[in-house]
Amino acid sequence: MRTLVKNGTIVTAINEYQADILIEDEKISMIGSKIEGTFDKVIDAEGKYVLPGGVDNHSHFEALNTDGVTLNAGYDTTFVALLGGTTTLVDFATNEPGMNLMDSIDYRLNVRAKGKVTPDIAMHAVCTDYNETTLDEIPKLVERGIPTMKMFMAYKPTALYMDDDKLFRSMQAAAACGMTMYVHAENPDVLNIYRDQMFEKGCTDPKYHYMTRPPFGEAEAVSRAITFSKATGCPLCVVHVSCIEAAEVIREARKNGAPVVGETCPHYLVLDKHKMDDPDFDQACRWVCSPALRDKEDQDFLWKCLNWDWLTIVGSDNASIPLYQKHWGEGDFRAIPNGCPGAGDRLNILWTYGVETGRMTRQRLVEVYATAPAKLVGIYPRKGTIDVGVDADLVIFDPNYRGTITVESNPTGVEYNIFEGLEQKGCTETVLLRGKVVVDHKKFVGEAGYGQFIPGKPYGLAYDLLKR
Ligand code: DUC
Ligand code: ZN
Ligand code: ZN
Repeated sequence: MRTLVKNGTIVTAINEYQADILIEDEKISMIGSKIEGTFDKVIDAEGKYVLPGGVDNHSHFEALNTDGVTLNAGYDTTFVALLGGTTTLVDFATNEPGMNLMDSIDYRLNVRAKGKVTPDIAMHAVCTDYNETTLDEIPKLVERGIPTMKMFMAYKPTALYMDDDKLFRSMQAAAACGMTMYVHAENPDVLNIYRDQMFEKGCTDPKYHYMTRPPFGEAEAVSRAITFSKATGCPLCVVHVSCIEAAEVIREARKNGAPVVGETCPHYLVLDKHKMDDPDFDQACRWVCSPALRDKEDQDFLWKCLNWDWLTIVGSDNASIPLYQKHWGEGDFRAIPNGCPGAGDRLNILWTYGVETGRMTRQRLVEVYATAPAKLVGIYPRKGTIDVGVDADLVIFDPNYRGTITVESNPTGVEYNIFEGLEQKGCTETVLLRGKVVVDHKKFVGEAGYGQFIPGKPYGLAYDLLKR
């Protein structure tokens, strides 16, 4: 199968130029000016940008909550990522009840996601059952193509919570075999004290979620994780950085050469905590995520951090939690499941509120949404760039589109879109995944089960990101 994408403007993390792209089967075989020949399919990208397919370092489909109950929309809704230009999801495999880390990865790939996932998929391990086999499993995960693992420093005393002993030992084991540790960084004791004090005073509404998760609690845990990273030599990725205080800790650590990168998410870049002030629970509960949404000043600082490479990637942290599950916390904000949908809006938000406002170049957008995440999980250059020999994962992006985000225009797999009502400039028009058109003029035309597991290499080119 020979496909030609012609007349587009190719954007990579370091370049922008007009050229045609020849795809043979699943790979890019030639990039050049006015490529001629016979083709099975020709796509005219005149007036459009051609971007590498997005790599989302942070999605949760069919996640298990703190009690092992399945939360979130399932893998059959992963097409929403493709509609938004993401061709590779890096999902999280928490321990299945009674299963070790490796079996949980296999179960997720071979049972939960099998036949359903539409983009390609890589995996992070997530340790929620630390036991006598955990440390031995770490090098085996790396051999299996899982070079990253996440631990939660919050959610004490649930199964998700990992204390410092478990985190530090795991980071020692990870450093020895090339694994990068990911952390959800919030001080659990501080949160619990505030949350219980607030609830005991009769404060039960969603807004008390943000009032009881202070930025200093996030910054303290980030600082502790970085201290462990420096001591063990284990590269660290701090996910979902939400506030000035936490980002400043990462900035200082990077300036001093610590092996740490930070991720932020679209919702922390454009939404603020007052979304949760709505007196209607059914509305306010939608924005309950952790860390909590912050203030306008935090958004401004996070954009700046992205530009200066103090923060390195933008992941969606997609957690499409249906409203009936969010309602479990009616009358007690502590019981609202945490997380927001967003896998389909990462590129739109970065383009509209980054590129279109002059806060970010197109090159930097490509870097934070595709190239750097691919490097971090060791799947670059197969994923995350446009070059000869790599997977033909392409987004044909129309910069002239103008619209307003709704759940109908930008589906999430659940009943609502947290960016509802925001203006959108530019849109993902057509998407190719390994040479196959999976989104055609904004319509999903892919096939359930087409997504493949993409194994990662240890560290990948993570050092490129760490040592800037
Ligand atoms: N952390 C995540 O990374 N995602 C959803 C909920 C959470 O606490
Ligand atoms: Zn988290
Ligand atoms: Zn997450």
